[in-house]
Amino acid sequence: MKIVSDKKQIAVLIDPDKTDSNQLQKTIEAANKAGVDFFLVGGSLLLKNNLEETILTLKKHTKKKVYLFPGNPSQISNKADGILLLSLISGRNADLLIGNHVQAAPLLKQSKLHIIPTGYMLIDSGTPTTVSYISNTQPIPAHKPEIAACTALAGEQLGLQFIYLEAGSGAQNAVSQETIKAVRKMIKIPLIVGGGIRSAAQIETAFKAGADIVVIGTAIENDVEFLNKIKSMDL
Ligand code: 1GP
Repeated sequence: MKIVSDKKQIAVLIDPDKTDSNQLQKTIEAANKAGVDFFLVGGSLLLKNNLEETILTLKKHTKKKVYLFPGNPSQISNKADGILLLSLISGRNADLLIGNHVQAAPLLKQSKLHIIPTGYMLIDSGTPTTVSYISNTQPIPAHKPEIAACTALAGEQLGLQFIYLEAGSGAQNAVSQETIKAVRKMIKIPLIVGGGIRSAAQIETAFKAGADIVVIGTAIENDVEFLNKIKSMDL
């Protein structure tokens, strides 16, 4: 993942719990053909304990970069290329702002993973999401783009390199155009948007509003053919 890129990028999120080896291989093949830019791997829970196996399958079948998108500090593997080192800056849970990072720091140093400090922001998507429950934090209200914008700005001023606007996996409502625009206007660092995006039109809307990277998980888990729609998009 380049820190600065003129090109809009699409990332495929692989949740190791929600795929099997057969489905994963089909997804990787379709993602390669669709020209997606990179993969993220992670989830809120890992019931199947197959993070490493998932990364190894990805590395075997694609040349695209694989970044960890960890739901907790146990999801660190030096088999990946890098890690989104997430600080949950929309919340006020100290463990997710610094505590977990302290525990992970020596492991990360030894791993040689490419570390990408990322301000992770939950935006209310209409219903409670796994991530708000697990993180024990409240999302930023959907109709308060100015709070989202100031939060992202604070993240940038703290030196974070990316901002990730998250509606939550499988969210009812994706992050609104209004919120993306307000954040885009306030910050210079690259903006990632994900959660509840399930059509090519929604991807285009997010890009037009100012997203640099759009993350798709559930829509591809539900139907790998979704990647064909991405293939025919003019990015
Ligand atoms: C979740 O933003 C990602 O962390 C992707 O969300 O699964 O809804 O595409 P979806």
